Amino acid sequence: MNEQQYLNMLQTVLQHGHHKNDRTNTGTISLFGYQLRFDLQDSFPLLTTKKVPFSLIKSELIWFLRGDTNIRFLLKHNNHIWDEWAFENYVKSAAYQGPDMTDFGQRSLQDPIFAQQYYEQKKLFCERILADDDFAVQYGDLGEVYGKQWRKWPTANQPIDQIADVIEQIKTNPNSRRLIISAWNPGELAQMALPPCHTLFQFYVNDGTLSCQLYQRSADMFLGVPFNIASYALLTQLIAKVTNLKVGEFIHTFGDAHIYQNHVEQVKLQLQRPLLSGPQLWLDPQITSLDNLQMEQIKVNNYHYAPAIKAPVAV
Ligand code: DHF
Ligand code: TMP
Repeated sequence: MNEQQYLNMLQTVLQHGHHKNDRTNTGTISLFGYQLRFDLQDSFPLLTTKKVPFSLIKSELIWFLRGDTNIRFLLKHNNHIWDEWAFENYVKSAAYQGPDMTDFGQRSLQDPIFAQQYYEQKKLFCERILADDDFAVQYGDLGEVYGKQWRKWPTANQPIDQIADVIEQIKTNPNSRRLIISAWNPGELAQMALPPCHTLFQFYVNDGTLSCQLYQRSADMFLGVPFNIASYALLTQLIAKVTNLKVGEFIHTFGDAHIYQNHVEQVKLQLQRPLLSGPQLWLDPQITSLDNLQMEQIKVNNYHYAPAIKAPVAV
């Protein structure tokens, strides 16, 4: 599956990256411009040198494909990877009455008493998103993020369903050089909890095989990227399935590829670990459309992995 390429990239960023401060004030080691290629005919690219929770990747991708932008769906699937960004909107609003949560990301790393308060408040927030419909509508939404742009890109007339349009084009005009989906909508960046990191992707059909290339403008090499690789590999497999094509390559092109300063020890640990054999993806043969996909229709088999490695996410 070529996990070694990913590990080599981590090593390259460590060795040749530049120290660079960033929006979250965590500090990074950063390199600009890099590319990985994964042959999808090979095993499925879910890393084996640490446990990567595939169920979270699945529910996030299904969430994007539903056109959903509200974390309530994720929480129902026990997926907490987007909590911080909804919570941030809530604690900045007048509705929030609890202890001061200013700069909760940094403060929770430095002050254990504050960290406890923060976890409690975030837990209450998630419980209320699940229990209270009006609250969920108001504070569970991340704004005009991926799901919205993929499936309902706004125009003066009808919104554009980029996923449906690209699938139709792959079926009817596979030689097209315009098989592009963009999440980067400059007119709506201000209404997004986080501007899209996986920004734009293009499909390519040759000889009955479907390849996909992603441009990722900003890449958290340790936490986000293992998810991004598996997510786009899965999306490519799904689109190949509904267009009756074989899968080719997933090509992952990076802008600012960075290792956060507080992930360096974790990265070094991961780099010492041996590769294991990669898993296989199973898709329900009944899948004929990307609408209404269910969790049970997607599985990985024979996933062998080293233990998870914990790291704080920079908010
Ligand atoms: N911000 C930053 N700074 N980095 C990110 O990777 C990132 N990713 C986002 C939103 N904002 C971000 C969405 N994707 C995790 C993985 C992906 C993700 C967000 C978070 C994460 O924390 N992964 C943990 C396990 C999480 C869990 O089990 O709940 C990991 O160890 O992989
Ligand atoms: P930025 O908007 O300042 O670039 O911060 C976004 C951070 O989130 C950055 O570290 C990249 C990371 N990220 C990923 O690596 N993959 C993802 O899928 C997402 C949503 C974010």
